[in-house]
Amino acid sequence: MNTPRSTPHDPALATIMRDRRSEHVNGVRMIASENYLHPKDVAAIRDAQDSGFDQYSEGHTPADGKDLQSGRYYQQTAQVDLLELLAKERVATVLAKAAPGEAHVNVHAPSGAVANLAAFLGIMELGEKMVSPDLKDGYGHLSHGANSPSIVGKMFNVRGYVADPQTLRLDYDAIARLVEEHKPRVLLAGGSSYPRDIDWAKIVEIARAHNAITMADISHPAGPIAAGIMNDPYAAGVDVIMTTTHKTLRGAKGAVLLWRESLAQRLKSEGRKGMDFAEFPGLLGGAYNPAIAAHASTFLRAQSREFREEQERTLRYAKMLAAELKKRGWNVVTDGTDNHIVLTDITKTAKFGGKHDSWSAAFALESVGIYANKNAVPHSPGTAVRPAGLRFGTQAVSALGVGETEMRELAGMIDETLLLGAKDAKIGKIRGRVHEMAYAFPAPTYT
Ligand code: DSN
Repeated sequence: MNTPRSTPHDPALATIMRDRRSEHVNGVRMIASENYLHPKDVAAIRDAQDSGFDQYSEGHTPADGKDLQSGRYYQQTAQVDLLELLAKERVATVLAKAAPGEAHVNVHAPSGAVANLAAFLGIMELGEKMVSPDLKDGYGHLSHGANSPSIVGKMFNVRGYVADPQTLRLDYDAIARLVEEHKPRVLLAGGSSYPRDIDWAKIVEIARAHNAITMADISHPAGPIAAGIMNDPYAAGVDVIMTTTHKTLRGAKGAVLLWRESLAQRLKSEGRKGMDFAEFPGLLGGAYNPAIAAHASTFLRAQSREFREEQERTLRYAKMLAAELKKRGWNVVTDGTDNHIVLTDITKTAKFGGKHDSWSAAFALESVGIYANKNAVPHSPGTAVRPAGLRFGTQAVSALGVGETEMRELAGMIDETLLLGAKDAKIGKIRGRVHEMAYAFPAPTYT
């Protein structure tokens, strides 16, 4: 492995880069929140960096979209405005397809948790009520605040809903009952490991009965939603959409927020300052403009046929993986998947006979170069740090262009690895085959 070209002046850094690269190219990413950054988005980041966009530009794009720099505290920000306007327009085109002109967009947040917090602060006063997925299910996210150590649970009065104990799917009747009882200002759905599609129209209906504002965290299924192959929260009438940009979308790490004009009007009439103000000056200083350039690139790519095909492949592979694991006796949560996530319950997969928990399983897979992650499963034993489940995602293998045969082979190797002991000679063979596959479908190099 060569020393990466960018750090020969710093051997300590170069060594870490080299070893990481080797680990990266020898294995296969199957963590549902990871992907291989698209080369076009890397080019956008680099171009922005080389063009001097790594500067402060606190503030927002001009309210009229024209009077450049009028919303900024720094000079030399006219091009920043143009860059950000381009990114916002493309985000709106993708996430609010039918009526992009009616949507407001913020592209500043460095992560989903920060974007969620900006949205909550823009919509709610401290102490106001929200209903969101309970963290103990593992379906939602820390930043949704319900039963979570996140600051969000301390700032707002949050109640969490849990999945149906039999089907492990969202229980819309239970959500409706909780909304009826708690009377929240915000009803949030979406999150990190729910393997099924969400009935956004139902969420909107439940919220509207109590004049609550709806919010969709589509950080995981944003790619298939953008491609039009999963339920579309904007079309269903959801008020606020938040997505990270680096999971199924394959963009730079960050997050974007989109909300309807009708919500902007409502917040204004209630005397609230709204989400842009909550983000800056409320929460963040300078956004990282090269990431905004990448977002512009990501949301242009998201309009292409190639993007749609990649998302279709991702969903097809997730179904294949779920079916293959089920066939081999695995406990697949909700019995399948509608998106890129395959959530499995290791503690309820009898064939492992207590030999594995989620930790030992994740490490065993890492030893052969297959990366998955530990995850909570609703109504299953385990704690947040020692959960019952192992979560897989197929978006990264889809990005690599892995074929259907290899996808099935990967499922078989996942199963076999967990059945074999770490010292079994066959483990070396599996590791070799995973390396071979990784070389046949290489991770992008960006050079
Ligand atoms: N870690 C990300 C995920 O797994 O979805 C979000 O925080």
